[in-house]
Amino acid sequence: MEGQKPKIFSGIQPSGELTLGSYMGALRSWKALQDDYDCVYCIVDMHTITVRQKPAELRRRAMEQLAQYLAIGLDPERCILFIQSHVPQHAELAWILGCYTQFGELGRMTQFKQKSQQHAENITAGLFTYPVLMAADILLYQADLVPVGADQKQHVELCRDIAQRFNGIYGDTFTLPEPFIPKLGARIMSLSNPENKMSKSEPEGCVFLMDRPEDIRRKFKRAVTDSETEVRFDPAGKPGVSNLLTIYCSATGKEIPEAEAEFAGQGYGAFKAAVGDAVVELLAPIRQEASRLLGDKAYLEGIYRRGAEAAQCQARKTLSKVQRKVGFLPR
Ligand code: AQP
Repeated sequence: MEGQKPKIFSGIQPSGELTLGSYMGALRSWKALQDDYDCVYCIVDMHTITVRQKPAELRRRAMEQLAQYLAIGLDPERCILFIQSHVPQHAELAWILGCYTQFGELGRMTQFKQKSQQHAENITAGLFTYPVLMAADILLYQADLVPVGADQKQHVELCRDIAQRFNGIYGDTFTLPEPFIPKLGARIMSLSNPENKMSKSEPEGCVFLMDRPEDIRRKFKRAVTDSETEVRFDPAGKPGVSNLLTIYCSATGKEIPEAEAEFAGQGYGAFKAAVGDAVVELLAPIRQEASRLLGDKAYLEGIYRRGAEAAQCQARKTLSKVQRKVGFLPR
């Protein structure tokens, strides 16, 4: 509709502490986009139970994650912040969409293949149908853009395929979403194993938003590099150094060639210390503000309650349209 801002939806699982990877790959874009888009941001706790969780920890992490969303600058006056399990339409739409998704499509998802190896003793149906729930999350809000890291591109593409299939059968129902992937920081790698993505479920090599400055500096000091001494961007030949350059530029706003020139001839010691300092400078205010907000539980509860109401208003509209289209009798 004319005059209406385009829509954004994205979510992160409270399956662990938020990481520098999720900040650079997704959260930073969330913040940047909130002025120009109608943004709906979620704590996707229903996705989290696709692998076994401790209930008390899951509750604590969901609350901490909300405090961190606010601390990075998400503004509840400008965007909707809510918890997925508070809006039942996600599960209802996921059931319907599951009936328009092929078994083979889900079997091809890289994340399912990886996670079913990691959790071989507990490969649940929920883990398999995770992308269907993610499609429901996005399509409920008729999102135009989904800001995510590169690892989630495949899931957004599947969401598009499901939406297209549904629209093909029933006529225009869903907006077709596009992934929004940042140019720099789309895939931050582990500091201890730069061949792997930095991931909250692999804490070694991972920097968390709430890490203390001394821990951040220590992690960067120990970061894996290579046997040369040259600070040069070459992801295939020098994955560790290239990852550090990406983190440095993403934290400082500098360009890669500028950073290469800055550290020319200095060796890895000074370089790693500078990356650590840049990340400390980036994260320290977030950590401070999140800790302050966690002291006011009632304020946080108010935000997620209001967020759920606002989200539900939008979600209800899409769900009833879909229910009508597939042939359910109105209540
Ligand atoms: N290393 C990363 N680099 C860039 N972007 C990343 N994201 C995650 N890790 C990186 C992006 O941040 C969001 C996190 O969403 P999530 O926690 O729901 O999904 P995830 O990708 O499964 O995150 P993790 O840390 O890897 O969690 P576990 O270990 O539980 O699987 C997404 O937009 C993601 O692309």
